[in-house]
Amino acid sequence: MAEITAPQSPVTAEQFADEIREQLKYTQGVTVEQAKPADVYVAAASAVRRHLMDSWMKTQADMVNGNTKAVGYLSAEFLMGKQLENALLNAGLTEQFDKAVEALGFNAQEVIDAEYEPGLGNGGLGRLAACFIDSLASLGVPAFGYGIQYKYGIFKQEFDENGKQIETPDYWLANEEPWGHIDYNRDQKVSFGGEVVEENGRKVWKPAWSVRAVPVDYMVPGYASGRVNTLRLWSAKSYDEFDLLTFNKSEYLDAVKPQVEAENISKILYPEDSTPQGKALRLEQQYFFVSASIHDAIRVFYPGQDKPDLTTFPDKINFQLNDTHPVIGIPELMRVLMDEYDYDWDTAWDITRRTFNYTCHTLLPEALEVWPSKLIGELLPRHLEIIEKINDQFEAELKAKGVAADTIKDMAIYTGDAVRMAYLATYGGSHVNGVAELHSQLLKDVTLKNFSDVYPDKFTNVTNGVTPRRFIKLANPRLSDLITEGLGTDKWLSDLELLKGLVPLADDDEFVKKFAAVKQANKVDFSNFAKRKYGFDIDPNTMINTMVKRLHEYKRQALKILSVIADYADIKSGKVSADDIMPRTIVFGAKAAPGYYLAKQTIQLINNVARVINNDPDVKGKLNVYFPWNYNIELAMNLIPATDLDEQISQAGKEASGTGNMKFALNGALTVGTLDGANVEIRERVGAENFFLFGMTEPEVSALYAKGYDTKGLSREYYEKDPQLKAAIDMVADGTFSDGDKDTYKDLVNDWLNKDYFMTLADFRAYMDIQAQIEETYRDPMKWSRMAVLNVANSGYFSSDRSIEDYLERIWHTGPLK
Ligand code: 26Q
Repeated sequence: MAEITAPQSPVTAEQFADEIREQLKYTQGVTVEQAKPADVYVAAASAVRRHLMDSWMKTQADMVNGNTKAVGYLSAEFLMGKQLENALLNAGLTEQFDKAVEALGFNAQEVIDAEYEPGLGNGGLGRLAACFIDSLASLGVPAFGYGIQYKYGIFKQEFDENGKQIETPDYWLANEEPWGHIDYNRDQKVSFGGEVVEENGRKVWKPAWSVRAVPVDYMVPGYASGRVNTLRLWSAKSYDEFDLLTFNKSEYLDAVKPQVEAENISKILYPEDSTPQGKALRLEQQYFFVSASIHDAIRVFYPGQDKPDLTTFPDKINFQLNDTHPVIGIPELMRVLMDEYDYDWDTAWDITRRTFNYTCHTLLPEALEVWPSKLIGELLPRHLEIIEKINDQFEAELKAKGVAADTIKDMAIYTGDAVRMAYLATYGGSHVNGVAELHSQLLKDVTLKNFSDVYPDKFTNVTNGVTPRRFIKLANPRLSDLITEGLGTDKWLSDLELLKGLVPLADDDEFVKKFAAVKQANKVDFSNFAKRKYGFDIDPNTMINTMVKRLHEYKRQALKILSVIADYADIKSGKVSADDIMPRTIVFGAKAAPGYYLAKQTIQLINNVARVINNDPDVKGKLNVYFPWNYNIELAMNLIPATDLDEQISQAGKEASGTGNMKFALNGALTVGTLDGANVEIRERVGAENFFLFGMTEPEVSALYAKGYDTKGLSREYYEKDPQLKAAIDMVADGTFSDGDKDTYKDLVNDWLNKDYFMTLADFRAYMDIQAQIEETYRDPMKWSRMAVLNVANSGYFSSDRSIEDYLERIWHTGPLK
């Protein structure tokens, strides 16, 4: 029998059933007989919360009294996923819940499913923040996640009858939400606009308007740590509500307007995940949550003190800036220290610099936020002054270090017209990190090269990771049991490198067969899930080949769909017989930013390729394409464990890290991928022979740009020279996937033939070749499964626990509560 160390609550299933009954009756006012699964969900959630309460309070007390520095993870996004299952696991109540709910006459899965998934993030960056706060709590590190409780999360994606993406609002708070606790007594005032005046030789900011930031607290229970941290999401309320009470003007309806405007601040998550637009509301959101969080941290760590000694602030808490979105926190802390607590500039700067660190998540220059000075000046006039002064000091520092004048100009934080947030973050904090080794190297060599030359010690790498609790234990219980059986312990859940112990089992045919059976059972489950949720008929006896991630040109969904079209064209032309094709089901999941035209065209193309191919009898069901709409955490948790082959095919040098790639490898999918982001490290660890590598490397990409690939239209040569590629593109152009209309995809086709910035065409041949090799390998099931076992066994490094340990050691210099 395996050694089991998972947390166990002392409460019995009968007791837990009683607690649910109590909640139903005394809080919700429904009898068990009247209750629906959604009622039981709310009751169970409230009951679990109660079980976590003592640990939560103790963790907070220890954090304030303790001798361990805390972490404040400042992030505009937290993509948490459903909470109940995770909370049950970490509270040690999973079994009790299952039995209690059955005893009450309900189906456990139906109760779990009744929870509405909050979508308070776009993709990788938001999900990373969620994995990180899980790991911080599991490691017992005192931490706050600080963000925004958007009223509307990422849009719900639907497809219309033409296969086009339709966005509908995600009003996730339509039903009772039992997790967030609104704490009106711990609100903060956040002000905007107005002007800066001199009074008695001091700068005084006279803001024009203020909003009330109200914290909504979510428990973040650690796994097997006994610790429960806090995710504090700010919600904007109007102060005018108070004014309304005494309102006696004539225009009644107008009186409510300012209230509406204030509450707009936390109304909606911006659905763009790159190419940021300089929207005033976005800056208001950023300042809103960052200012509230900084004041909150001062209140938490110096309770009841009017004149706290804030020179110790960086010893109490370090703020991690999740990308540039919270970077306005740097001038804000300067302002708070100088204007609210009377510190001089140098002291304030020293404190600020020791408080912040910055994580960059991109390589695309257009994704680095730059705010117009005019906008900052209007919204935050005092901050603009401070930024200008930071820039003056920075330029003087560079000059003193002997940096050339034109380089100093290139490095300007404040250009006169604009403020470069990435530069402000790099200068204003202690450390800068990228999110995978290749990414961190490229930051030093390209994106932030000048900064790395002057401040080489600031730069470091922390490779991303994912939480094994959600993405193995909860998502893939069968594999979890097999791992525990194979290792003889379940300790791997808090020490994922233990998976290494599975390496010898890759040579054990019995184990490999069990592993293959787990994958097969997961595929059957997924097929049922897809039928229930989407009405799809997925054959679980085909290879499940998945590409899920935001839709972006650089991620190259176009390369995948062109390869599918090429295979289809081969069948249609008789070059290949459908009988010889290895049966494959290709599953896409992707949301496009609503204003991203080519991304939306790509979605339409994929949907129509699916429609045509899936219904063509010539294909004999050998090639199937499905595009479940509204990709989210729930779909990920169902699809990843069922996947045989995962696509990570971005153009080399563009994907900062990727984290889906890690989830797939840990769930025993093989990867077809480029040498990009964390793929590089995954391949190093699982072994080159267990990874399907193809395509140009980053230096090769750079060299091809230097030849003028995108500017001289070189992609057309690849089209002309490769008949299979030509056939595929021609098929898109000739209306095969648009009922004969030749215009539908003309912009996409035009881009491929004349620009193709992300070199889809240049990598096409290599991609087709590797797919042929993949088919050959898949035809040998034992070989494939052995490779998959080795992927699982060697991916323990990609636990977010390890990422957090790296942050602790390299950046935060702190550790668990004592
Ligand atoms: C900024 C300003 C205005 C509007 C939107 C934005 C914005 C929002 C979200 C910009 C970027 C994002 C999200 C970026 C993101 O998800 N990046 C991904 O981060 C992952 C975690 O590090 C990496 O694994 C991915 O490689 C990276 O693309």
